[in-house]
Amino acid sequence: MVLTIITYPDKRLKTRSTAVEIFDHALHTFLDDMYETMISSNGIGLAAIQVANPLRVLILCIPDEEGNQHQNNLLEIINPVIADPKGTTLYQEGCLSVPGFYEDVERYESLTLHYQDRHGKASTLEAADLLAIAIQHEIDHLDGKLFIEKLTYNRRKKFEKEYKKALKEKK
Ligand code: Y12
Ligand code: CO
Repeated sequence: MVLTIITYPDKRLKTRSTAVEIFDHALHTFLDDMYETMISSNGIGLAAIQVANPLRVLILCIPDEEGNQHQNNLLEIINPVIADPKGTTLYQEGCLSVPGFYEDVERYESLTLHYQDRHGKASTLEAADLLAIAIQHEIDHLDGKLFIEKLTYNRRKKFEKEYKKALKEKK
């Protein structure tokens, strides 16, 4: 089932999500629905709060060199914790909850991630480049933060003006 993605300035996006404790069939159905929702919106990452569910759950499906997404590259990440972040990098980010807006954001270049899978099994992965950037973007969602909060004052002001205008034109 495709879920509704909530968009800025919906206040629910500011929620600090809570840890998953029960890894049951309902969680598995929810993860499947998140995947369907992300793919149907041309996303490469989605956090549970973006579909109004305040759980520490995120999914990522990084495209291959040809830009194609494969379900066997899907990462389901639950209760993530970043360790050993290294370096910094700039990347033009976008977010399904901030449609139509892309901006350069600074992130760690590489990191180690500790997390649980859909069965509650603990796992670790080493991430660099786009995967590391996407992980940080999605974990920010779990802490109620959006990438636009990382913009300079002037860029944020420009964003607010452009976004409000786009919202008015949509109506
Ligand atoms: C690098 C930076 C950010 C992330 C987080 C995941 N972000 C996305 O998946 C963004 C997807 C997105 C898709 C859009 O729709 C289309 O392209 C058709 C989009 O455009 C509009 O909404 C108009 C904006 C964002 C991962 C890695
Ligand atoms: Co996002």
